[in-house]
Amino acid sequence: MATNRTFIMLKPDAVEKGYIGGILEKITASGFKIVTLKLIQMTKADAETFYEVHNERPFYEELVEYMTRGPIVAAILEKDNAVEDFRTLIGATNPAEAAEGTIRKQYAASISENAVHGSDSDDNAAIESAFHFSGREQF
Ligand code: IDP
Ligand code: MG
Repeated sequence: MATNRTFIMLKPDAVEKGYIGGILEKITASGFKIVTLKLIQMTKADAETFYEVHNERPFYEELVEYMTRGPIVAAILEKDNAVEDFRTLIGATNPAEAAEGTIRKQYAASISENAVHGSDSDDNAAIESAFHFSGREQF
């Protein structure tokens, strides 16, 4: 069953460059409601677990290094069709291929440092939300 929530992160590059406000503005202007939100720095073990699905990929170590080098913004968003609509709003993984008007087109530096994460399925949205937020932090 489709749910109306997705899990997102503003990645360390976006936080370092001062893009938190600009990206959140774009998200809320696109009709997403912020259900919960926090800054947190992932440990190496956190990032390894979060991205476990990619552990055979050549970029895995680089990805873990990047995602742990500074704080991220973690959030849960609500909107009808949240998962798919947020993936559309962020654009392709590689900003060079991201559509005009997408967050990655505007804010991402490269395929590895691409500013933002969005869950790719309702199941993963639930898993990733529970990974980052306790029940008392979800509203
Ligand atoms: P997604 O974030 O668009 O869902 P995934 O394929 O799930 O993309 O990859 C997870 C993250 O791993 C990407 O957002 C990016 O930070 C990094 N990544 C993906 N592909 C590459 C690559 O080819 N080189 C370096 N980093 C990559
Ligand atoms: Mg993905």
